[in-house]
Amino acid sequence: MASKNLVVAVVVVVVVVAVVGALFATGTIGGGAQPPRQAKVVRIVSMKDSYIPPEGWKPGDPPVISDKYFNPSRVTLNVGDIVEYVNEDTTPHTFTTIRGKAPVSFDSGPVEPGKSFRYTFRTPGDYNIYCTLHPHKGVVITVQP
Ligand SMILES: [Cu+2]
Repeated sequence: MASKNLVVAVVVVVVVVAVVGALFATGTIGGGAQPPRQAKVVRIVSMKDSYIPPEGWKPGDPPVISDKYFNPSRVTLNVGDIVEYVNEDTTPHTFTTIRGKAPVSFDSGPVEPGKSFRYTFRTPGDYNIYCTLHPHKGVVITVQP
């Protein structure tokens, strides 16, 4: 019967359209709305002997932004990216936001030699970070929206 074949054909078309539409909507095929961006993981290392302050630096002076201490000491990220802070020095260090100089505060606490600390940045802005135990060590992380 012709009408039964027509019903089957309509059902097949509807199912195909729904499946293809769903694949487009989820970005499985086609350009998609926005391919999901892979979060970047950036390593920042406390360098060996970075516990030694630079000559002439005294407590109360601002932290020094130099790859001799945190390496790299200037980093640009996007929201959702992760920093893996690694202590490659021979003494504990911290990875801590400076009060009033970061959009969100965090503090790794003491990270032992060979250990690491991870932080995911969810708020854009400039994060000024130092070591509470050796405040001559500074790093600036810029997080873009
Ligand atoms: Cu330190």
